[in-house]
Amino acid sequence: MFGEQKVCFSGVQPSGNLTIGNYLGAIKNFAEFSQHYKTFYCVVDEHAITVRQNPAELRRRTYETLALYMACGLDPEKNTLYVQSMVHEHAELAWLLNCFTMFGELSRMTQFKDKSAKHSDNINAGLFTYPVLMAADILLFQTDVVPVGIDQKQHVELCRDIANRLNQIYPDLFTVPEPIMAKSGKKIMSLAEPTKKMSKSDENTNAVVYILDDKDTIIRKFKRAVTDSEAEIRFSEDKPGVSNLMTIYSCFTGNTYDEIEREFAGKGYGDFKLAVGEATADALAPVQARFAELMADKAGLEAQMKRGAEEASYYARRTLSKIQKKLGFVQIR
Ligand code: ATP
Ligand code: LTN
Repeated sequence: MFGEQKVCFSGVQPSGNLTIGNYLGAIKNFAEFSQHYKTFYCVVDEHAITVRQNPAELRRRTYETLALYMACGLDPEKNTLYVQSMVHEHAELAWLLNCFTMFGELSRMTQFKDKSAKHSDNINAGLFTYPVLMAADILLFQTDVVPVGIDQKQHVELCRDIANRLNQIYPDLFTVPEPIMAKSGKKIMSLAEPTKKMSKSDENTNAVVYILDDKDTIIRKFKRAVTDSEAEIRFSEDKPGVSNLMTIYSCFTGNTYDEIEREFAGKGYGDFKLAVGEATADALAPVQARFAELMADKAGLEAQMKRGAEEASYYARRTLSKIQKKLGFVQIR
């Protein structure tokens, strides 16, 4: 809470091309919060460098991620859209929170275990303390709600534990945030291995549908999606491939699973996959068109970055100064 207003915060890393998992699990749901909350949506470039990045690509993707926020319907007049590294309070608060976060807690984070297995040549301290920086992002704005995909739920829960711990020592320091997950898009699975999350850093690009893929590519990828040996379109735990396609179709068309089962009763996987591909491509077409316009105006994006960082800094400074005072740092006005 900031004054009377409830706060919503979320972030996306500019660490790759964004997928329909990022879209359905996170970004698509961001816009609705601006009606009732003060909303902050951040491009978290400082998180991205926990994995080695090519500087030119990181820079380009930072512009792209901001443009995608806007192309997906986030109006900069109604939402604070900005880049993490332009607001230095994120990193400063992360240090303070590091001193209230336990080694054991961080060791239990599944994302750390997965990423350190995947990047065994670069298990750096930043990868380990990644959730502390994420907690700093959230707590810096006295956030009430954090819309995320299910893979980030554990990190938001750790953030709650950190906030509660500090609140016990320094009463009323932080608002304790809640993770909010989309009902059906919270975990979109890989098209090649439907028991694994669709991830922007997957090496198999056929397993992943990117927000910016063209229609032919989208249709081709869905055509190759792994299903099963039956020929029945039914939502079921033992049919992860078909169920994932049904979830995607449902998210893009608004149809329920029952309606989808009825629509495709007696039809084969070929027809169904084509329909999923077409629905996805049709839903993404306006996002792609708007994205192209925004990317053509680099100065406009930079002006937005500047304005967003100024807005965010105003709130960030207030919280950080409150915390520094409570912790016992000398403050000279
Ligand atoms: P990486 O593959 O580099 O770990 P990522 O694809 O998980 O990245 P993030 O930037 O870490 O992307 O995530 C941005 C948001 O998208 C988060 O809220 C995350 O929970 C959500 N998200 C990511 N993948 C999926 C998915 N497959 N289904 C639903 N939500 C997802
Ligand atoms: N860790 C998140 C990205 C992220 C985030 C945040 C999400 C960084 N800071 C704060 C919500 C709130 C991820 O998606 N991997």
